[in-house]
Amino acid sequence: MSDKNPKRYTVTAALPYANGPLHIGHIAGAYLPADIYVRYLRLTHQDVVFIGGSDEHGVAIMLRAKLEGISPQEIIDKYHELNKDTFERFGISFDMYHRTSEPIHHETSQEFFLKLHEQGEFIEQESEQYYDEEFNQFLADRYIVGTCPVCGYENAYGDQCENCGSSLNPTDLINPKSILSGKKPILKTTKHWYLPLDKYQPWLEQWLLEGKKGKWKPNVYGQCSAWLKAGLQPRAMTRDLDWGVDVPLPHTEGKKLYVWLDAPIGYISSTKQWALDHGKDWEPYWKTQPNEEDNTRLVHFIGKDNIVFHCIIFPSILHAHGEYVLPEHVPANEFLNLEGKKLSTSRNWAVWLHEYLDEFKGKEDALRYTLCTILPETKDSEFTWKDYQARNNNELVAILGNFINRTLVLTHKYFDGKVPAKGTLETIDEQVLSKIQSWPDEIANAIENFRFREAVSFLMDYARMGNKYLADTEPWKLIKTDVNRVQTILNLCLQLTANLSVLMEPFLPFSAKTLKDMINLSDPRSWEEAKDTDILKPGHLLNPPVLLFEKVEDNIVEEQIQKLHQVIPAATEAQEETPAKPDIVYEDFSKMDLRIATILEAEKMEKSNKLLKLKVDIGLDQRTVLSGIAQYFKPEELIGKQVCMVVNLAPRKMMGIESQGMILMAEDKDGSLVFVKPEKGVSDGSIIS
Ligand code: B3M
Ligand code: ZN
Repeated sequence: MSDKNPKRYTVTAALPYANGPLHIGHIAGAYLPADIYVRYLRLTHQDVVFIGGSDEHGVAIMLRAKLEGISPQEIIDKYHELNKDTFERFGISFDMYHRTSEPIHHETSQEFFLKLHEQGEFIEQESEQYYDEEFNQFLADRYIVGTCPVCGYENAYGDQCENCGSSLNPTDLINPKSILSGKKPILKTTKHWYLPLDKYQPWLEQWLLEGKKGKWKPNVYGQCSAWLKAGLQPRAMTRDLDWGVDVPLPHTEGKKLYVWLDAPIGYISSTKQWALDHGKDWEPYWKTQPNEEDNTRLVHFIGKDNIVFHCIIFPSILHAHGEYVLPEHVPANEFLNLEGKKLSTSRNWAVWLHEYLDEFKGKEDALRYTLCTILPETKDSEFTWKDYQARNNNELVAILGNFINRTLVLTHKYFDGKVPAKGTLETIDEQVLSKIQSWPDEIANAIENFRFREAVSFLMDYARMGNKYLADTEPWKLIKTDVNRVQTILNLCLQLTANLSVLMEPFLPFSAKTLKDMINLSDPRSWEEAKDTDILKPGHLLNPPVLLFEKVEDNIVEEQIQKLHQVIPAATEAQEETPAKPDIVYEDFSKMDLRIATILEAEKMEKSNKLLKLKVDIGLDQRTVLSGIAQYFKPEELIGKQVCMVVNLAPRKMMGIESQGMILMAEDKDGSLVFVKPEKGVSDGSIIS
């Protein structure tokens, strides 16, 4: 950092669209690193405000509303609440989680627009755009589909072909169709306000290419310089839409601010609301102050798809306005993949955070830890459930938890839970004490430079050192012969434990809190104390120990993997027809033993909210089948139903129970499930061919 001690920090994390739940990709992209950074800054007593909120405008919201058949307002209310709650439960410690639908935000972004308008920054320009005559509205890019001129794919969007990835303009599409009426749109003249990015290019080159060179992460800097090299074009800051912030000029009915103009201003309006709620002044957090040179550090945490907006467009807007500080850092992350594939909301290939929190109560930190070790800081990375299990069991439980637990249990056993005093120090003790004094700086340095993976690996190494010290000194052997020595050893281990309770906090806030309670330390602490070799005084009484981390068993991760593979694709805008599979010969088909069966019994599986355990009669025998339909059917409605079944599918064990076959279901476009049934009752075991 150019200045070790700025006056204050304004830290933002991308405002997620309130059009769907959060998944682990969002968390690894922006929110977890931002939270670690902010928690660390707070421990160092910096003046910091951590700003977030919902992005509630734009076509993304409107499309979702159309899909769910409810109003945009209902969509944003639903997902704003869900996401705000989910962040809180996961310990993402925003000071403010605001919404861009609030009046204070509409006013703030309109003021911004008007100021730029009055300064004459915008170019007003007419152009021809697609218009749906039946619905009497101009069509946003995503409201137009047609044939891709590049690859011939028939369902390409107005801005992009999802088949070949080409970036398109609506007028490039062959046979364009409105998704509202299904009809061919007409071209109609409309006026918009453009931000002359080309005019700011020389300034951007100086500020960004020269100023940020070597300071910004290579993935971020690289994208920016590619944009600048390609040459910037004016970009429209208004849209013809009926959802968003009104353009604050006369005769502009039906025109709204471009969502990427209003959304980043959302950081500012969110800060304003926070200041109002806490009797503070928002301006120093955003505006350059007289007599203070560049003294507010503005840091934007985002995912890589938002780089151009935060590094080029928003800074240009702030610069054009003239009174604002510019981002010091934009530590954007790359993408996280899941079990070998891209995360996908539309295909439901995701680990949804609110579901994880429901299913893994008390294991918030296990996910925070795993994600931190695999953050896509320099390139895309991958989450797998097996890795999650290994990180939890082999690192949190076996290293960190084990060190702390052994220390506390031994202290209770030998000294009734009272911190023993240390006596004469040996070389091995001196080594540990010197590590205590230097290690926190290493972690701090990694965090300050946005290398969170490195930081968390240092944290685990710290616990490893504790374990090694215990293994080398073996207090459990010495207790019979040399109590004084054991006092020294456990005193040191307890100091390490107390230091860990501070060092863990940014990464593992839930466990850090539990640990502080166990060792009877108040909260909050300060980062400096992590270097204190006498944080726990002799005679200090500890509380009874509890286990900080618990093992994740095989069946739990098995179930999650199963769930991923059998979840029902959510109905979404991008849901495409599943293409036909390649031909098979009759022999392939005849290998399958398909029969009619009757469901005799049905019950929920314990500890699973997906699986039902069914007993079925297949004519030949009665057997158990596990089916991932618990969210769609109540057990009692299934009893007596006749169904179609694959009876010779190799048995498979799930959660300790063997499933002997598979019941056939059909999935409707909206994601709902129905049974495939004989049209009238037939005997069980009837062969389907
Ligand atoms: N809502 C895009 C996204 O969720 C957008 C971010 C706004 S940050 C000001 O990725
Ligand atoms: Zn294409």
